[in-house]
Amino acid sequence: DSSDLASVKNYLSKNRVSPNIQYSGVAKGKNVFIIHLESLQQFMIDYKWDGQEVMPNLDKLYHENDTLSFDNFYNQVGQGKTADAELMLENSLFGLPEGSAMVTDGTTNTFQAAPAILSQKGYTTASFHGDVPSFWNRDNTYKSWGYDYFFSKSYYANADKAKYNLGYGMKDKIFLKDSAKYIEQLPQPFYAKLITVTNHYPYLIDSKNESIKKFDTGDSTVDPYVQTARYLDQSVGEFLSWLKKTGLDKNSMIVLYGDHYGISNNHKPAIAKLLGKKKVTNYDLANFQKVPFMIHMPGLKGGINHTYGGEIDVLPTLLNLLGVKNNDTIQFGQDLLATNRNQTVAFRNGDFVSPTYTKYGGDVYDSKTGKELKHLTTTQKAAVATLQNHVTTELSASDKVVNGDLLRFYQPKGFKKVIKSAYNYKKSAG
Ligand code: GP9
Ligand code: MN
Repeated sequence: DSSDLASVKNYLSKNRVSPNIQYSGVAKGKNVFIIHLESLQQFMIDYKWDGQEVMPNLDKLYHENDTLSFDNFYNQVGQGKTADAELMLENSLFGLPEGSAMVTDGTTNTFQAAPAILSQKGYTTASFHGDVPSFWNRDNTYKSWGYDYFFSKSYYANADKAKYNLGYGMKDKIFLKDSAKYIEQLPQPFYAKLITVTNHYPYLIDSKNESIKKFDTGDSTVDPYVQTARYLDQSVGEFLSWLKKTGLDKNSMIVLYGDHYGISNNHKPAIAKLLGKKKVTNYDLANFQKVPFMIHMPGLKGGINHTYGGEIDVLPTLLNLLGVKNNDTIQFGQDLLATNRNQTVAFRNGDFVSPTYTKYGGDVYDSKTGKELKHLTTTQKAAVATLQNHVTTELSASDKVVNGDLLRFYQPKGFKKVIKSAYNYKKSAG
């Protein structure tokens, strides 16, 4: 109700930071590709195995001068997994403590999402995914988010032939290749999100697509992860080559992100082996929640950015790069490039990481040294309490927005309400 909206706006007015003006509008009018790297974790960047780089294409992109790469970027998903990642990236709203907000609230809630914001700035917006449109209630939710197009399974003639082993969609190489013909027809500038899936639990791949041997941790669900990560990297490599061939790379900004962890915390012995440690602590597991986040654009002032941030921060970051005013929206993230940003990264369960303290799995650590703080001094207790209070307040304010559908009471200046009935994603006959 309106008092909830007032408390949310109060929280935001106290926590809003101005975006980095050095980057304002540097990508204005460019096409935007959002490449969703299924279950890819940051530890796999620059990872060597069997005498070779597991992901030569993503490693190369990560280190290029015109790529902004983030090495303290965390996934912040809850039970909604991919759906929570999509919600955060395109709305800067957290998923819910239980379940998936896209499923429970995607159809009926009012959103002011990236596709609607950019469509109203002259962009054509499209999402691509080889799975059925109903998975995670995407078809209904995308109408609430204002996607012009949603190319799902029925748009891909090769879908069944390229069936991914769990049935969630298509093998990424074929999916990305077959998406090209639709991308080429999109009026520019466009915003195109491409959702991969092959690197998804239980990471099975057919023998002809195997190009690196399994990890040897002895954990049967962890060991094939390297093979599907390599395959994902090859798929992205082929897609980037296609972009170069068409010249689309010249006038596009390419954003890549890992949506959430692939290897869960239930595989500690295997994680220890992969990290070259005797055993993993909750500090290691907190760091294991890092996922890749990269923004690549010819001429972009890139480099490795160490700011602590997460998926909630992506939308304000991209809108600033695209030169879209974003100072009166209800978004919980902060521009990752802003120099005075709050670097406390909230996990969905209330744990957090920050440049000073990490609180994960019931333990508190010094973030710089990784030392567990078993007995906090009064000063440390106060500092940790301040961070915890910020996280709890941020998460509950976001939950108020989603559970209370508060955006129906609020209209950012110049934003036009989305008319959901205007969208139809069915593949018309012929
Ligand atoms: C489903 C695919 C996988 O369409 O995106 O979703 P996840 O299981 O990662 O949430
Ligand atoms: Mn996922």
